[in-house]
Amino acid sequence: KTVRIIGVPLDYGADRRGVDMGPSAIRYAGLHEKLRQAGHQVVDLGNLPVPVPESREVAQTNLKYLDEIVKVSRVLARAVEKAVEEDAYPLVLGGDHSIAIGTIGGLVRHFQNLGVLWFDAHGDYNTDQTSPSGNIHGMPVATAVGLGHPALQASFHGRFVNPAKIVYVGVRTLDPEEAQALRQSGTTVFSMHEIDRYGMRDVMAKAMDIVTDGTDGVHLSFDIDAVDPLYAPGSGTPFSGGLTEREAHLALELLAESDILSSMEMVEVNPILDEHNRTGQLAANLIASALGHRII
Ligand code: DIR
Ligand code: MN
Ligand code: MN
Ligand code: MN
Repeated sequence: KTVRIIGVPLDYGADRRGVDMGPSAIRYAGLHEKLRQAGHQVVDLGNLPVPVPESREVAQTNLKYLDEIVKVSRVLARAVEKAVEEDAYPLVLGGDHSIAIGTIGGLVRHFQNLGVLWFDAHGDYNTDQTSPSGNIHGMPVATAVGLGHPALQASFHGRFVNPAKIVYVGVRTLDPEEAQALRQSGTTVFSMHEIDRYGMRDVMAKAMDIVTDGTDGVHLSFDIDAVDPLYAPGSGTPFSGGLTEREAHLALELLAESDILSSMEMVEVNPILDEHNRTGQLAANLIASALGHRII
């Protein structure tokens, strides 16, 4: 594959807590080399420009840094759309999870019926109506299915993801109203319970069935906090009881084997909270697994 790396050093969606340094941390961990070893051509577009907030004061709305996030989403959506049009494989490095609004916005302009695999401790299914934090990184999935504030949906050009083609893996914490909305969403949620109960192998088999049936592209959105803080201490919003390092690798190795992904993003790596870039290295290794890296 021709992997086209797009860095998005944005942490406004997480209320400015350090995940803007994620792209550097993941590159520093040797990402390019790992991907070349796996047999890919790698083109790195560098980082997208992220505007400085207009004022130091965050507006008193439930959509913190809305303007900045919308601006970045627009540019990212175009870059991702262009990549898939040119038959490249977009690999987006975050940044916080609000960047998925731009990534998926760009993808739905190219793919008629996109499947989405969402690895996360969280549901990211809040809207400005339900969010207790006002942080937009808690809203990208709701945005992708057409819910929430219209300003966030600009990149989608009116074409949203079918919730029946969205599958979560690793969820273990939801806000009360978010849980209620998610229950009625039509998405499939493989929470930690299902992973404990059926094992990652079976969960991934089911997940892959759903996202490939009737779709023409599959996007992987990987929030590093899906992995337990024991293995991924450098994440913006760590939550215990998560995937082991090996469960995460297995999931991505199975995806590589099936060769179903057309794009991927890795988000929420926070070098400020990390231990000697351990989480940056994990993120780079997981990306390599998803792109077919093998030991032998
Ligand atoms: C929480 C946290 N549900 C919110 N979300 C996070 O602010 O909406 N997503 N951390 O990754
Ligand atoms: Mn997330
Ligand atoms: Mn197009
Ligand atoms: Mn998360």
